[in-house]
Amino acid sequence: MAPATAGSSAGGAGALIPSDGGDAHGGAMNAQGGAAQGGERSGGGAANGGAANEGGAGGDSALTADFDGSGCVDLHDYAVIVRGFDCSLANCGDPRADLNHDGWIDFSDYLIYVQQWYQGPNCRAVCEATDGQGGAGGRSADVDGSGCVDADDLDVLAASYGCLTTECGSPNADIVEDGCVNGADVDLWRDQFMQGPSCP
Ligand SMILES: [Ca+2]
Ligand SMILES: [Ca+2]
Ligand SMILES: [Ca+2]
Repeated sequence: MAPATAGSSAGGAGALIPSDGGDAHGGAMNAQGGAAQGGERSGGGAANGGAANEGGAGGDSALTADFDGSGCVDLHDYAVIVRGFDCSLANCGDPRADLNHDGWIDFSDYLIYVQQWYQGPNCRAVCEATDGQGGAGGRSADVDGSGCVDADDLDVLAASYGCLTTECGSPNADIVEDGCVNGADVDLWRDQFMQGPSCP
């Protein structure tokens, strides 16, 4: 299942892209869209849009976005992309995240990741909001208190993703405070990404 809608309480991680992912990348997107807005990044490669569609839409069973080999393409894997986003491998980033092998970690790789989202034998069921409120969204996504909402906070969400906070989830990760760590929390993390006094 693709994370089609940002508000899905059924576990879709929504539009996962960091909001500062670059002017060429902004806006909500979904797996079906495929309309990667062209790469405006200077010096970028040609691999936009089309390459991403080739990468995951086919029937290849290999979960190339399961970077950590956990058996599920989930937020742990997304955190790998986030850490090197919009970087060339020559400068930064984890080579595993360059899913289309063009030397950059960017939107094209993200699209491939999205197409594989939550596939794998070890993906666990995702909880739904327990109070039906959807939360006020007033809490900071700086769940580790570092002073910046960054990939480290996404790690906290990843560790609890899909869980009721009464079962396996961290209360800190439940940013929306609806008792469940799911796509709604990820959406808030995204909205606050790279905000905070300690952000570079
Ligand atoms: Ca994984
Ligand atoms: Ca790439
Ligand atoms: Ca933080």
